Amino acid sequence: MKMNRVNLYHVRMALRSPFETSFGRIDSRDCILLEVFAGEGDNEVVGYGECVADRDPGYSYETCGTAWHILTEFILPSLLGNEIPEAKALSAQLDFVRGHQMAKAGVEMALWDIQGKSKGLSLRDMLGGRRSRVEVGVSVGLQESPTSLVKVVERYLSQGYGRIKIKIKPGRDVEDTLAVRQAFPEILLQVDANSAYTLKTAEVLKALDNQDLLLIEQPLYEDDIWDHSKLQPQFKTAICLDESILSARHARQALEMGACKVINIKAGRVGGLSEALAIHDLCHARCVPVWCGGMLETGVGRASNLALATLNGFTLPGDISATERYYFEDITHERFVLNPDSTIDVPTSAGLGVNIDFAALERATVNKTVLKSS
Ligand code: OSB
Ligand code: MG
Repeated sequence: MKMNRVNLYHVRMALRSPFETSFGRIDSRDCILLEVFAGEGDNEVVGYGECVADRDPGYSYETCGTAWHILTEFILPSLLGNEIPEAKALSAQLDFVRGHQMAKAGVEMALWDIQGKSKGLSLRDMLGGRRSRVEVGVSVGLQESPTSLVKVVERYLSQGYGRIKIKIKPGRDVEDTLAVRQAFPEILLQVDANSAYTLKTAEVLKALDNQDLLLIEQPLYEDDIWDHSKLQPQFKTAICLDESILSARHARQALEMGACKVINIKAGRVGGLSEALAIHDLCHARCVPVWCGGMLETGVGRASNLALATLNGFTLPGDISATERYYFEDITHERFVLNPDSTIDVPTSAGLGVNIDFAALERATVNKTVLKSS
């Protein structure tokens, strides 16, 4: 099957409420949707992939702008007109591009979708997952005050979310977390600093070490695996790495150093689902719990996250919330809803198992380009 044509859509979707982290506040979410056409005549198959790079380089150096550049100038020209590789073989074939995991992962997702649609297999089945629904939680951004944070958390709990993650940053950490913990002594609670601390400033987080948190996510800078290995022994609470882990090698090195006890897996951050699988397998073999992180995905990326989180090693609830937690309107016809037991159903039809709402996609598109083989 040859890759005939790719449409790239730079998408911008209004969030229902602003999302604030230690690296900034957003009212809308940008990403790139890839629409990949492969195969001959009547047998042409269309696959979709979401590149989760955001508008700004706050979470990662990758942005929609860098991903657009890398996709249009390097990655897609190397694939267009050629036989499409198996999704699992893509990352080796893209080794000539250093870094840019999110750009690579967007293409890989579209290849998984095409492969699944051609073989009549769901992504879950291709990845080897067993569950038909996965346990989820909600990631709550920084709020005006500890009081308003407690109100927002209360609303999500009443909607049925069984695990809460709150964002923290220096000056907005201990007080916020204690307010939530005191209001809800029994809930599954974790915090995410998005790389806002240093070894020195992270001292204040010791006040949270007896609050029965599931984990403390990414306290230090993304390239500070070594410093995390000095921090983790100072805490009873598990440190979980997100930004620091860009590959299965990083995951192995972090575990060997004792830098963390849990890993947040995001396929986008690590270059795709194949690398995500490798990290899952490595952690599973060492009895290290993993969970599926989120990047405020559209229905396309959400379907991919749900399929990934069906694997046995995902023993902690994922940052995969219902569509209505994020958006008024999504670009898929499918809207994901929260079951009363804090789970979300995994799509079962072939490939990602979602269908694009083209009218909604058009409304959300701020830029589009068509790439063909030369
Ligand atoms: O650090 O996990 C993070 C969103 C964007 C970028 C980074 C992160 C997040 C979230 C939201 O925490 C997770 C989600 O609900 O998609
Ligand atoms: Mg995180």
